Amino acid sequence: MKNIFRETKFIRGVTAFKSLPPDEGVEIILAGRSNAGKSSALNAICENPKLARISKTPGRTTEANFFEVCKDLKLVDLPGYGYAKSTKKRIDAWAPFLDDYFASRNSLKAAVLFMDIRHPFKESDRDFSNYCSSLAPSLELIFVLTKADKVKKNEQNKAIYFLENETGSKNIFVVSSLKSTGIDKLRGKLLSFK
Ligand SMILES: Nc1nc2c(ncn2[C@@H]2O[C@H](COP(=O)(O)OP(=O)(O)OP(=O)(O)O)[C@@H](O)[C@H]2O)c(=O)[nH]1
Ligand SMILES: [Mg+2]
Repeated sequence: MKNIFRETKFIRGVTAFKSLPPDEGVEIILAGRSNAGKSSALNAICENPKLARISKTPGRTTEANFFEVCKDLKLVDLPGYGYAKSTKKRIDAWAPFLDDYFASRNSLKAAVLFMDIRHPFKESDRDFSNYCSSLAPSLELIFVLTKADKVKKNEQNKAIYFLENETGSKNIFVVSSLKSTGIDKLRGKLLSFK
C-alpha cells in the first residue's frame, strides 16, 4: 500500500502561540523525554531520514516543529522533556506556549508519548500524561516504546506489562526506527484520526 507519509513536508518551527499554523484538520503531537527517539520515529514513519534532525546529544529538537502529512493531517515534533539539570528551566520556558496550545487547539486529537523501551514511563512521562489529561481531557494518548532492537523479546514484554499496569492503557505500540519494525502499525493508528 502507498505510504502517504512519504509526502510529509516541514512547515515551520514554532516557539510562540502567535506563530502557530491555522487550527484546521487533525494535529497529532509527538512527545517524550529527550533522546527517546521521537524524531527518528517521525523519519521512519515518513521514510525520509532527512525530514527531522536526529542526534546523539539530547535536546536536539528545540522548537515545536510542524510537519504536514497532507492537507488535513499534521504531526508536531516537540522538544524532549526530562533532560538533565536544565529540564526544569526548559519546561518552564515552554509552559506558557504549551498551556495555551493544549487548552485551545481544536485540531489537536492525539498525543504520542515516545519512551525508550529500556526506560518506560519515568516520572516525567507520568507528569506529561497528567498534564495532557488535565488541559485536554479528550486528547487520546498513544504510548510508543522505542528502540525495540536494543532488547530481547522477553524484555519487550516486561516493558509492555509494566506500562499497561502504570497507565491502565492498552494503546501501546512497540517500534524500532532503526529496523522499521512496528512502524506500519503506528502509521495505521495515526491515520485512524483523519
Ligand atoms: N538502536 C536504535 N537507536 C535509535 C532508535 N531510534 C532512535 N535511536 C537513537 O536515539 C538517539 C536519539 O534519537 P532522536 O530521534 O534524535 O530522539 P528525540 O526523542 O527526537 O530527541 P530530542 O529531539 O533531543 O528530544 C539517536 O542517537 C538515534 O539514532 C531505534 O529504533 N533503535
Ligand atoms: Mg527530536
